[in-house]
Amino acid sequence: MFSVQKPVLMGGMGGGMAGGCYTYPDAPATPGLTTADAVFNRGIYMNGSVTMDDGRAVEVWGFTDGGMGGMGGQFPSPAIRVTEGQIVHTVLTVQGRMWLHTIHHHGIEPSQENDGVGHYSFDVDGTYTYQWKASHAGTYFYHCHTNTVLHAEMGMYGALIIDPPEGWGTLYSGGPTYDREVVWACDEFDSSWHGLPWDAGTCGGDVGLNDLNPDYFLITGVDGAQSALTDPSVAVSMTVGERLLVRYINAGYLPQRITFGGLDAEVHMSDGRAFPTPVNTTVIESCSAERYDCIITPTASGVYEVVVEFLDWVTGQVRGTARTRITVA
Ligand SMILES: [Cu+2]
Repeated sequence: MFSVQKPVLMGGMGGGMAGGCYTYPDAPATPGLTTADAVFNRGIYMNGSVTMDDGRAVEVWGFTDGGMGGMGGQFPSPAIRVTEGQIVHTVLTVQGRMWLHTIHHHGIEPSQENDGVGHYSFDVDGTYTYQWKASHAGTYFYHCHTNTVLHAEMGMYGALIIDPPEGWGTLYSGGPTYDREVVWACDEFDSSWHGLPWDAGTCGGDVGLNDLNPDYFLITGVDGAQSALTDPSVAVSMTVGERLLVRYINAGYLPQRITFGGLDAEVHMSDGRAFPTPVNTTVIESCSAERYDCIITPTASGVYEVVVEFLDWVTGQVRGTARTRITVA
């Protein structure tokens, strides 16, 4: 179906690899394009950075809001939030022909043309409108699926939240309500990868993308060594009796184990589907790209330390830790 192959005109960001190896089919027109209930425009930035707690600035890439590229940008990328039942257009614009990207709405089940998996369909070097339906309320995420191992590692992802028709405050129709909400997208960085060109490894050479040695551990884009303990975009302040919804996303490659400082988590959903009955637990273990939605209802004031441990695939040993807090007044 997608048989037209053409070479990338210029490969290798920053004078890395001379291009030509990475071939890709042309992006077609979106089949069956119809009127959308919600439209999100996304551009690309490939010159962002996150300043870690040790003072080091680590390069990140991501999606911008509004469709234009930018000098730096938000990390993680701006959330896409829609209502169950909506037809959604995510319009990706990749400026110039310096590099390729896609958007994969992870956990959504669109047609192949709208799946955004570059390896199976096509990459975008101009503009493409991903058309998809928000079929099930829950927590998802979107990410680039071009040279995926590298581009996802570089930070090309953002939260994707589908609210039920009841709107904010209800997890899914007939499901639990909440008073506060936080997104914890937990990710590890191997900073030695964060300087590679966009097409690293696609010419057949071994650039080391099979060997992840993370040296930074983040919660929703904030260094989990220290900053995430107090950063208001990650740390939670609430009062006794309030119901906190944690939208937990394993945005890294390693398995993770998250605990909530001894607080009980009522786990209601995973990967956009509700459990028949909620599961009460103090610990959740997850694999790459898994999401869990849980409600935490503290019954006593205090400061509860949330700990995310990143586990070795083979040995299960802890490779690193990120921390944040729930402060209950
Ligand atoms: Cu990309």
